[in-house]
Formats: sequence, structure tokens, C-alpha cells
Amino acid sequence: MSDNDASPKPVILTGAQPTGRLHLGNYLGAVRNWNAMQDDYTCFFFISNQHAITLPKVPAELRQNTYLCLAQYMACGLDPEKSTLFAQSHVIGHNELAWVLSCICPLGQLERMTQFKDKAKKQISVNSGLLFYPVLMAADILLYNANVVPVGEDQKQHLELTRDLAEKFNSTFSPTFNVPEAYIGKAGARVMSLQNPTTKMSKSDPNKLGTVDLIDSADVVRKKIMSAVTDSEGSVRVDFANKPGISNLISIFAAVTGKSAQEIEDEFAGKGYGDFKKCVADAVIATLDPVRERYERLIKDRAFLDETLKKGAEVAQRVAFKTLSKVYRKVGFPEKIR
Ligand code: ATP
Ligand code: LTN
Repeated sequence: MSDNDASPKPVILTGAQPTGRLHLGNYLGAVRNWNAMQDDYTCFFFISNQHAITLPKVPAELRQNTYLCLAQYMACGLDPEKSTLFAQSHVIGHNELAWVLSCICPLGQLERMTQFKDKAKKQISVNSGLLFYPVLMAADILLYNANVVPVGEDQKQHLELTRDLAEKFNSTFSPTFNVPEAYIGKAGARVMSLQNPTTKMSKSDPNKLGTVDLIDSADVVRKKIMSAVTDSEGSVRVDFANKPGISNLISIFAAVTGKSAQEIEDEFAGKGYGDFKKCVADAVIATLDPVRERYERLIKDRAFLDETLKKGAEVAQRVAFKTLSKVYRKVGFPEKIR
């Protein structure tokens, strides 16, 4: 782990809201890919707790969720010895840069954001943080001069704004920021709900049987997979249009075992869904058991989690200050004499 600018490794950065529990979709579609990047990139992973308050939160839960998320990410393999792990609220600079960026960001572009429109529709009164959120996200990214930003589909538009703001700043003042690339996981990595396999597995799914949480016990995982919605045809083969449930289970089985869909179809030719589901459950449990065990150890060790956040914030803060000083100089703020 280094904040050395001379590092030849490209910078990868991503943030995740402290939502409490991660699920199998988050793991297979996102965190597992981030793990694999830790050796080849300078990595910054942070918990975006400042974004989280754009919608009302219970303070004690928000605080606790920061630790729950950190412990789950670390249990999945994010390693503070290799990557900088930190909480957004621990670093000064995100909001300062966001302010500067807001002053070159057209209001119309924020008002057109799909996520803003969707979230605003669900609110009785819309706070300005919800509108401003993509500017803060742009600042999160540009503050560390990220080259690559892994995000879900829903964040693609925010990444476009980030790129626009980086280019606008660079051309208005002088070249300062990398123009970051989004890294969108493969479409095949999309895990669908076990109960409604045409919608993605999501933490906000009200049907809890549809989502396998990373920290579900083995019994609960088994129960959820055994009760996954399938079809009446009875053959284990991929057909997303007509057999979305079985196709989803085949994708999950493939993702956790490394087998191809064809190998799975051959292995289960002539066998029933019950046998197949049992094997899927065994394989998912074998993948998640060690994650849950590491999580249970980590979540009890608050001192270690605090120390991890502290060290991460120190590294992040040095980079953040450097970028912010440069930005302040370029926009014409006088240097602060220390
Ligand atoms: P929400 O319930 O609000 O839709 P979520 O459960 O989809 O949330 P996010 O926090 O939006 O989770 O996503 C975090 C990361 O996990 C993103 O990179 C996203 O692409 C990935 N991800 C989320 N759900 C899935 C899924 N079902 N399959 C694959 N990847 C997923
Ligand atoms: N908005 C993202 C979380 C997020 C983020 C970021 C992701 C905040 N800042 C910077 C990538 C880069 C979300 O809600 N998933």
C-alpha cells in the first residue's frame, strides 16, 4: 500500500454505500473482481457514508453499518495491506473538491440524472443533497486521480458526469485530472433474484428468500436455494427467456465452481431439479462459509476495524490534500502559508 505518486500502477477506486448486508450478487458481480485487481492496481476502496445521508438514515444504524460493510468487504478479500480502505467522512477534501466542481457543473445535467429522478419521485420532499450527489461522487473519483472506476450499471451516468467535469476543469484551467474509465462487470455476472429471476438480486428486494446474503448461515442459504423458483420442464439447461430460474442457478453454479454452463448441463443431464439445487446449495455454501467465518471474527474486533480505517484515512488524506491544493491553486485561491 503506497500513496507514492511515482507508482506506475494505474489507480482504481470505488465506493460503496454502507448498506448493512452484502449479497451474493454484490460478491460475484463486484467484490470478487475488485479482489483480483489488488495486485495490479493502486486501489482505493471507501465506504461512502456521506452519500448515504442523501436519504434519511438512523444515525446509530449508519454508524454500525459502516463497520458491517467494512468487515464484509474485508471478509471477501479486500486487504488493507494491499489497498487503501477508508470511510469517506474521515477524509477532508471530498466535499471541498465537490464544491469547486459544482461551480462548473450545469444544473440541468444534474436534474436529468435518471437516479435522481427515480429517487426524487419516491420522496415527499427532495433535499438538495440528492441532486448534488453525483458531483460529490465525481469529487470522490477525481480527488485520487482514478484511472478505472468499477461501478454497477446504475452508476454509469454518474461516471459520464465525472468524465465531463474532469474534461471541463482541464480545459477551463489546465490539465489536472485523469479522465476516468468506468469498469462495468460483465452482463453474465448479473445474479438474479431466486424468487423473481427476471429481476436482479438486490438488497432492497422485499422478498428475503430471493436474496442470498453473504453472512446468511449455511441452513438459510440452503433453504433459499432449495426454494428458488424454477419451471415445470424439468431439464437443467440454459434458456434465459423461457427458464430464467434454472438459467440463473446455472450461472451461479458456474460462477462459484468455475465450470462452464455446458459442463453443468452435461453433468446434470437426466437429473432432476432437486439434485441440481442441492449441488448449487453445497457449492454456494462452500464459497460463503469461509467469508462468513472471517466476517464473524472481524466484526468482533472493533479495534482492528478502527485501526484499518485510521490507516486508510491517513493514506487517502495525503493524496486528497495534494490534489485539493493543486485544484485550489488552479482556480485562483491563494496558498495557505503554514
Ligand atoms: P439496490 O438494492 O439498492 O439495488 P444492490 O443490492 O443492487 O442495491 P449496489 O450497492 O447498488 O447493490 O451495488 C454494489 C455493487 O454490486 C455494484 O457494482 C453492482 O453492480 C453489484 N451488484 C449489485 N447487485 C448485483 C447483482 N444482482 N448481480 C451482479 N452484480 C450486482
Ligand atoms: N454512488 C455509488 C457509491 C459511490 C461511488 C463513488 C462509486 C460513491 N462514490 C465513487 C464509485 C466511485 C453507489 O451508490 N453505488
